[in-house]
Amino acid sequence: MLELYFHPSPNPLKVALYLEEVQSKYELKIVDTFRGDQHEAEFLALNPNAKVPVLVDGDTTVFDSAAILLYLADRDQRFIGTRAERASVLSWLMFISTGLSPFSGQAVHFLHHAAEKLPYAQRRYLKEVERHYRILDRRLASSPYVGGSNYSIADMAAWGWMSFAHYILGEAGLSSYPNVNRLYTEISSRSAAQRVQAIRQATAVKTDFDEETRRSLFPTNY
Ligand SMILES: N[C@@H](CCC(=O)N[C@@H](CS)C(=O)NCC(=O)O)C(=O)O
Repeated sequence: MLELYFHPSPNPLKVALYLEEVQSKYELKIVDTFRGDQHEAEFLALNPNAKVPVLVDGDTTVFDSAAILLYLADRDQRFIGTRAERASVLSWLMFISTGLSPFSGQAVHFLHHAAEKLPYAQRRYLKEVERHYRILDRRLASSPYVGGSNYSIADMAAWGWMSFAHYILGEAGLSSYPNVNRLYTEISSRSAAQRVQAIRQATAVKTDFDEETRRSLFPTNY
């Protein structure tokens, strides 16, 4: 059976959504990153980068959410778009994976967790997140889905971070991006996404952001 190394945070949610969409059987392996599980030798053997998600499929191990989504979509020939849409799905998947996702991660870091309050860094990453959502919003004004006319792994990748948008953008959340919000609402109403949200709520992990957590998540600061 597939094993998904998981924490209820944005990047693992993308893969959980795919697996729920295809109604795959999989075992959730909880990695409590706030306690430092990602630095255990057993986990590092799966992902030397010490981050979730990781997928183990028999004797195949894949790490990084975009790699896992591509691996699964290629394996199943699902959610990768039509042949004509393939280039567009790949382009937008990379836009999410190398743009929206890491900028969102850094925005969370500087807005909520940095030991020093650094207005320049806060503004830089927040503005980059907003810029990515503006680009996505323009795309979605003329396209039903991120990659084109079909729901694809590019939408699933976007949904992972959209689910945490309020944590970066504040109470307004995605409301300034009506087309992004439309897609977020549509995906969230799918039964697969609802099952993922239920898993997210039910996963018992550490939430205190104390010294142990700072050392686990930001080890290079020490
Ligand atoms: N590029 C990676 C990033 C993975 C990532 O940053 N995962 C976070 C959870 S969303 C994590 O494992 N954080 C724990 C840590 O950085 O120690 C991906 O898309 O999978």
